[in-house]
Amino acid sequence: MHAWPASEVPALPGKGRDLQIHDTATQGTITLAPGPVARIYVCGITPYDATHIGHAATYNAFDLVQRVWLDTKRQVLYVQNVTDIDDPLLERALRDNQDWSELAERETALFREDMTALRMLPPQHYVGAVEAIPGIVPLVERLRDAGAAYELDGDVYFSVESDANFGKVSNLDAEAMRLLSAERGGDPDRVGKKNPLDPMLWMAARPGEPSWDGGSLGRGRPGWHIECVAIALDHLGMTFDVQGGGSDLVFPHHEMGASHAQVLTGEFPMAKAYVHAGMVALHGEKMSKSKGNLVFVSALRRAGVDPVAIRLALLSHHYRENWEWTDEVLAQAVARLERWRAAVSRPDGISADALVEEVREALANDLDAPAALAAVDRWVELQIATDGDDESAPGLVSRTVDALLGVAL
Ligand code: 5CA
Ligand code: ZN
Repeated sequence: MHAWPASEVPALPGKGRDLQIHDTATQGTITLAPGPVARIYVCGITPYDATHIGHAATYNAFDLVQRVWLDTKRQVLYVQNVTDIDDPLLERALRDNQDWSELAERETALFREDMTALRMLPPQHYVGAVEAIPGIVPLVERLRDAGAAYELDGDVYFSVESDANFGKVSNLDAEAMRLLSAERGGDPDRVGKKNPLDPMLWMAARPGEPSWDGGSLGRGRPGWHIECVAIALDHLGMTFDVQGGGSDLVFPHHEMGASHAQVLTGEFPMAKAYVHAGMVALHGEKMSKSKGNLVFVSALRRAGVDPVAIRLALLSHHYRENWEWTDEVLAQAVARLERWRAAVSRPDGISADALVEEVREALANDLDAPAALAAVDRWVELQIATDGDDESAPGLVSRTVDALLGVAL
């Protein structure tokens, strides 16, 4: 699949800082020291509905990770998937009497437009589950041949007991895992499984549903976790720097992915850091396609909201926080954008050299975007109140917030 166009990232004077980030697996902060090419995998959308603010907040967090790396003069190799075949997509297509693949294509196209408008850096490899099937099948065959997978009425399941490290990404107890498995696409109550938590690797073709050639597995379609493992290993290899997603992916998705990869490669963990963004809520509940309590990025754009203000609204909350989207959050972002634009539209002003370092420091500290915004706010206030004569300052501030925060003034 093609991704979306990249906005340019200006180079800043001085030196970028290495990122310290909270890692879910070790439950602590680690300092990432990627090689000259930093590698990141971020779980992409299941395209049965438009991009909502929750999605955008999660992608904003991982966009910041990349901007910090780019500022250290590293290159970034970024991979994102599109779960363009899965139960929710088929259910929505059936409900609305439309073709599942057209639905997926339309929503993916809209996602690209939203990401472009929000100035999110595009992945170098944007890969759909369907196009990944030829790479998924041999992995499932290998897991089966290694005794880590078994068949149940034609479906193939992964055996969580085959991985001694199972549980080390999410650090949850058995009961919590069982509940989350039921809630998030698993089938713990299916009779005949070796362990209720075992996730499906390959689902045998069902009547009326799309299916693909699965070689020795027979016709069918891939499970969800193996999709991301196959795409990540294909384009990034093992032990890449960050696997990212919202906190609803900690279990089972990222736990199972690490497990599949561990059995396939003998290495653990698949990613050096497991990084998770908090959930955005609306009216007191997590924004989710299944609940329908959604604010769409595209709807805000159509209503004339400047996407830069949407981005500033996302940045006003720390990525690990669970927070609530309200009209007030957006109104504050709109007002902030106006102040910032007024401040940089002056021909000169007060020095911004210290500001560059403050924004760098805030982001390097577990992506503290609210602290970065506060630092810019302080410069803006001084700039408006004081008569400075530094002609390079307004341009430097524009380049700083553009490069590090994706905010175009
Ligand atoms: N296709 C899978 C990942 S492989 C999936 O979870 N798709 S999704 O469309 O449901 O979500 C896309 C991304 O947005 C995931 O990283 C998910 O964790 C995140 N996300 C979903 N809802 C929210 C929310 N309310 N707040 C923050 N992030 C969210
Ligand atoms: Zn994923």
